[in-house]
Amino acid sequence: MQAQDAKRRVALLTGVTGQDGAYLAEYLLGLGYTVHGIKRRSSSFNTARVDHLYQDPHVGNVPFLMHYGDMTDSTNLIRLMQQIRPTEIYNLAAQSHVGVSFESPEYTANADALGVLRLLEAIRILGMEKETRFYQASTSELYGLVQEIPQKETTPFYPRSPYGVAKLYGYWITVNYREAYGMFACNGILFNHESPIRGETFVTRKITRGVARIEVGLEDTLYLGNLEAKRDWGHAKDYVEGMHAILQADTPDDFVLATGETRSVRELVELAFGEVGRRIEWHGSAVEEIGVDAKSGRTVVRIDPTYFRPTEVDILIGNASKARQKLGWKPKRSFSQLVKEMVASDLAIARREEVDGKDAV
Ligand code: NDP
Ligand code: GDR
Repeated sequence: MQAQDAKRRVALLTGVTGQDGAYLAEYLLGLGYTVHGIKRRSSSFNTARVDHLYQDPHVGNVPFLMHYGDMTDSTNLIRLMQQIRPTEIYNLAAQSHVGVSFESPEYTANADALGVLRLLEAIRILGMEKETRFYQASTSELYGLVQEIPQKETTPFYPRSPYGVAKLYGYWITVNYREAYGMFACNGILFNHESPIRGETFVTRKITRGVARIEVGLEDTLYLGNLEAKRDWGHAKDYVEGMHAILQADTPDDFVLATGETRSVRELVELAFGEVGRRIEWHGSAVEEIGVDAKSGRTVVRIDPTYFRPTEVDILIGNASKARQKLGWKPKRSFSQLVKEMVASDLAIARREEVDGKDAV
């Protein structure tokens, strides 16, 4: 085991304002860590997911602190690392939307590929190789075009998007710095994980939010792309515990975290509408296909071809037995629990919005 200062438990999280950053910060604070998060400067507030963790630093020592920064700014990352001297770094920051990566491929490469290098180099420049453990948020998107099912640590990579290709660099540079400089640097190859605080443009949240808004009467139709894509969807709260476990292992290594089950976008639509008592019947095919609410006869789902990707990942299903054996990690929450929780949360939000809308009239 590498030497780690037993008394100091200081984590630095990039991407703290995102879904995983928020849950991981909460989890680490619960374990007694001091947590530093990097947030981007934005013209509007972007800290909603972590506002409940904030305490005014003017009142004394607080365990959760945020700093401005960006994955594209080496000087900023080096300075923050020098000030904070974290014992663990979780690199969660990324342009994380696969579809958007086709629109902004160069920025995605800068933040998601070179950003990883910048952090690893910061560790090296500051001579922190032996005191800081490094977690890289790698992804099942590395597997891309099917080579083997289910996918595991030894499955060959074949990324299918600028995002996947950028993350491929992040994966290998993490492995390379581990081998070249003896760093405790690890990849978590995480399959899709979702929650009520998932970004609204990822398909799970888009669907649960759409279902809720249709149910409450704020919208009529949910527009989607490829209904046939299959994903291994888990709950983000389970996955952040796995990230932490990866950095507590005796030796640095790479791990798949997944549920081992896969479902299509179509099945997710049916399940989510089922949560509000609606049964969906499908009519037509391809881009003409529609989803009709069986009871009312209303069309509630339509296909919008702009959501199709130039190259798609058809099926992801992970084998997390290595994590189970070596880390004792396994997901605790089921897919149906996840969808139930997300629909319930989005219904509550939609109902508040509906009431606010009426108040405003
Ligand atoms: P989110 O999109 O919810 O969060 C991404 C975070 O990165 C946000 O805090 C965002 O800031 C920040 N960020 C984006 N660009 C930059 C930048 N240039 N500099 C600094 N910060 C930046 O993603 P998730 O929480 O879902 O995912 C976390 C990580 O895990 C990502 O790297 C993602 O690629 C990876 N991953 C996610 C999986 C999933 O299913 N959720 C599965 C496998 C991997 P802001 O809030 O200002 O936008
Ligand atoms: P993904 O997640 O690309 O797997 O990346 P996303 O939810 O965006 O797409 C999943 C699948 O659904 C299909 N799809 C749609 N997707 C979106 N976003 N919007 C739609 O309207 C829609 N209709 C169908 C997609 O084509 C795709 O097949 C997520 C991100 O969190 C990455 O950062 C992470 O690395 C991977 O999961 C693992």
